[in-house]
Amino acid sequence: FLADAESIQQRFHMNLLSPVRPADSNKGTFGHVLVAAGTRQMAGAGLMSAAAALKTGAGLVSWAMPERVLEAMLGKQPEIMLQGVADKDKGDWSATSAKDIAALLDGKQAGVIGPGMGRWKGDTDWLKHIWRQTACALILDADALNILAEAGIESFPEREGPVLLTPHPGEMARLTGKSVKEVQADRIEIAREFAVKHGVTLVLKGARTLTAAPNGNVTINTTGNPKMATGGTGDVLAGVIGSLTAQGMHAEQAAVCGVYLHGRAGDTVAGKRPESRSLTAWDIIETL
Ligand code: NPW
Ligand code: AMP
Ligand code: MG
Repeated sequence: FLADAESIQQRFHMNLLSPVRPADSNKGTFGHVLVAAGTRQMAGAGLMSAAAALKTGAGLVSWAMPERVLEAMLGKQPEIMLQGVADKDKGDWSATSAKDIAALLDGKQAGVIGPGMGRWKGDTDWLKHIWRQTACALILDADALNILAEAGIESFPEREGPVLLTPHPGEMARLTGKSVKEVQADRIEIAREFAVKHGVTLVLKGARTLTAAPNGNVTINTTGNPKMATGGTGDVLAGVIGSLTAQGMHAEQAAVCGVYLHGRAGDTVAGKRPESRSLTAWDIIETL
């Protein structure tokens, strides 16, 4: 069905879709997101995912990164808790232990894994360990999707907690073994088939982003604009969806609402600056 802006907006205002904030609530009421993302060269991807999760209302946000990266990130967004993961001073994930991330995910409601993470030898076993040993919702984006694609999602066992995947058409092509052109020519059916077959919630990004649920529902988003086609906007979306999931929303609703909010923020920025040719990922974070 078409998630038209007006009906979603009404439902937001009626508090039917957005997580309610009761008067006697505290930060513990709104969940704790762990973002595992970023390397020395792509630290910004992790920072943007974590900052977006914070601005979307999660009670607490922690960001796990290779230890070597941490010093440079101090004070960038002080509300985010920083977790350095032992990395043998490499500044990437190649010497990190999946056990450390699984331990950090214990007690969290959602984990966002992959933005700006890069690839390394042994990354498949690393991701499989986290997949198997954690129960929280996992939002897999960017390089986590590339790991999944290379290993084949069939080789990952059924998981207790929900799995949300947020590919752009290039990543979806890798996940399905099709070309980008083939994916774009049949977006709805390809997204639906993948979500049903693998029991995941799948967000296929791009103009008119789709959310496909494991039961075969497909929702077409109507917000967003091409000024958002700049580096980092996808990293922001992963943080937004992780945040809504941690606040207790069902995977499909978190994805539909997250995509809507992210596009709506992009439309708000574009509306305020009609003369600008583009907008930045950080503009979206500030506007969420
Ligand atoms: P093309 O070029 O149009 O033919 P990759 P990435 C295709 C991190 N980042 N419609 C595209 O096709 C990310 O988190 C870090 C059609 C091309 O083939 C990742 O970890 C930043 N095609 C890493 O960088 C800011 C589309 O996909 C391929 C499409 C690499 O991620 C930037 C490119 O995808 C970035 O977010 C569309 N709408 N969208 C930071 N500041 O730290 C994409 N494609 O090779 O997966 O590279 O998405 O840049
Ligand atoms: P990524 O490629 O992972 O950085 O994600 C890009 C983000 O920008 C996704 O949320 C896309 O849906 C959004 N985006 C990119 N191009 C467009 C477009 N032409 N219209 C609307 N949204 C777009
Ligand atoms: Mg991306």
